[in-house]
Amino acid sequence: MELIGYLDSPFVRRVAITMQFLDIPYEHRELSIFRNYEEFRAINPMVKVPTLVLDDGEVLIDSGLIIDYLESQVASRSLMPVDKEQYRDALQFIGTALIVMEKRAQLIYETGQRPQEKQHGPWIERLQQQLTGALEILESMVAARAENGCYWLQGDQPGQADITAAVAWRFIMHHENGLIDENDHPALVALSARAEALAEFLACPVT
Ligand SMILES: N[C@@H](CCC(=O)N[C@@H](CS)C(=O)NCC(=O)O)C(=O)O
Repeated sequence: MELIGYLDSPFVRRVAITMQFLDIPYEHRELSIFRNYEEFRAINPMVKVPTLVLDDGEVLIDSGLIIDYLESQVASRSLMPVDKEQYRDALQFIGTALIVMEKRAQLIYETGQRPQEKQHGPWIERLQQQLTGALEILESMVAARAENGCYWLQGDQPGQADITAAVAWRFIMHHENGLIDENDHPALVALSARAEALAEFLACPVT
């Protein structure tokens, strides 16, 4: 199995870390969606990361769908909680963290790929508002767990909610642009510090 994409993509990183937690062996291939566009296109014409190439040549896309496949078809175990209410909560953590990733990535494209004279101020402002809004919600959800004395978001062991929230925060810090203040997000800072110290996270450094 080959996981394609740099770990500076939070979507790639959450898949890589999940594979570490699930003990799934894989090759990691660092191809850039920009610098290696043609090479990437030959493997996956959609040029999206993460791309997972299975041993039979099948190409899977989308971090959530890849994780679903890995858990249900490869590992036969899941990093999602079993309890119904906890499962729904996990979806809320993950969904919010994914919006954080998505909006920050859109901002990077909008300001990094589009020539300055073609950038649209109101669109950038909207993306920034969506990003800060999602981060505020995520911070308050994580803080509520910490106030209840939870070390991890959903129990004694880190799960998919912890992975995705921590990866989202690391991505934000990696691309810090003065918009986000660490002091406003103490619960995410603390969760990130705990998660990034785990062997599974250390095996997948942001490059
Ligand atoms: N929903 C997707 C989002 C993946 C995504 O947007 N990846 C970005 C890199 S961070 C990408 O492939 N960008 C290239 C493009 O959209 O053309 C997932 O969870 O995997």
